[in-house]
Amino acid sequence: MGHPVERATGEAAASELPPGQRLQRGWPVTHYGPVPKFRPERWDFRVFGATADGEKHSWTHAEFTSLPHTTVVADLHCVTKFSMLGAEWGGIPARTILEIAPPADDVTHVMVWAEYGFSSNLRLSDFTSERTLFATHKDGELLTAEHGFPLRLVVPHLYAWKGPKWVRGVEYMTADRRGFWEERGYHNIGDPWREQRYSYQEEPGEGPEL
Ligand SMILES: Nc1nc2c(c(=O)[nH]1)N[C@H]1C(S)=C(S)[C@@H](COP(=O)(O)O)O[C@H]1N2
Ligand SMILES: [Mo]
Repeated sequence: MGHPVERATGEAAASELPPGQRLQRGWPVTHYGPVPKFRPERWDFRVFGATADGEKHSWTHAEFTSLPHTTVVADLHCVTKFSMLGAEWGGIPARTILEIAPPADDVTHVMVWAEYGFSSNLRLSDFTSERTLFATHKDGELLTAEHGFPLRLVVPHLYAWKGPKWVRGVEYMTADRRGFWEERGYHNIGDPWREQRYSYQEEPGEGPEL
């Protein structure tokens, strides 16, 4: 499994492995902590922080999942070095969130929040990538509980920890802040094609002070 020496954009076509990754058969389950139980009546999706109108926004499960769906074929690269190639994810484009709850002009980053306080920070440009998706389905089937049902974020061009399972909302931020794994030694950006695995690899400007 070779990989191209040079990449202009950091985005990859399916069926190529980033450096240091190996192919995984099947789909393992990887996360920290227990699998949350889905209670539809208590579930909401929230957008808060530096919104354009200064208000918090929230959607019920029925409202959120009736937003227009699309599919994205994308690979999953775990920083522990296994990759799964060519999954077809179905769900709501992250860009839709920017339309239905616009950020203030000075927003530069987002924190994506999940059950039990799990979080992951992204540059606004990672979030607005046209391939970034709040997934409800994989290969045409609803996500299973252990893989993030009812909703997980998929950021195809970054390591998989940047995509929380059991996601519940987005915080708009006017400065960068580290999420759960980014505070615990993982790279603030997490581009697998540049092998940005650990925070000690960060160049000046790639992340907030540790
Ligand atoms: N809420 C939550 N989401 C998470 C994680 C986690 O610990 N908690 N781990 C991430 C990591 S490190 C990986 S590799 C993928 C694994 O997704 P999978 O279990 O569906 O393969 O989920 C990501 N999303
Ligand atoms: Mo991972």
